[in-house]
Amino acid sequence: MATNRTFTMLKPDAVEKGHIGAILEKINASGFRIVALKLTQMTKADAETFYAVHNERPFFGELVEYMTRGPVVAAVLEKENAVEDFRTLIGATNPADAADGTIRKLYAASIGENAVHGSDSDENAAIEGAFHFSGREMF
Ligand code: IDP
Ligand code: MG
Repeated sequence: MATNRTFTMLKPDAVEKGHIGAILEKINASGFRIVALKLTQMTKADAETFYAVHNERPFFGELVEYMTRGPVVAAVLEKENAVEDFRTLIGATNPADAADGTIRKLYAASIGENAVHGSDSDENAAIEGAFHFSGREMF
């Protein structure tokens, strides 16, 4: 994956609340091109692998439970400076600290159920994109 790409998931809470369309619209309006997209549900093993970096944290069990309780929208997004610009667009992990207009400020309920994932580096964007999509599913 090129370094001008990032990976996102619209998390189960955002899907349950019917926010897929609004969030994808905001992503498009912010200059990101969707190059891969699907509705998918992670298994417990998937979530444990995806979030392995957090497996010592006290919220790990809760995070795996949350991320596997229903479908997510997985997507790969392309834009100049994609990783950093997308983190700006989603806002702080805790919606209480997220800037006005950010996706988490608009749609997240709590630091745990925070509506959306965004990769934190080009390296992780490539790993996370490849976790969810084959080369033939990325455009
Ligand atoms: P990020 O998603 O903004 O990169 P991370 O610190 O990487 O935040 O945490 C990954 C995910 O774990 C968060 O998006 C959130 O869903 C969950 N999480 C983070 N901190 C907490 C917490 O203190 N309590 C419960 N869940 C948390
Ligand atoms: Mg993170």
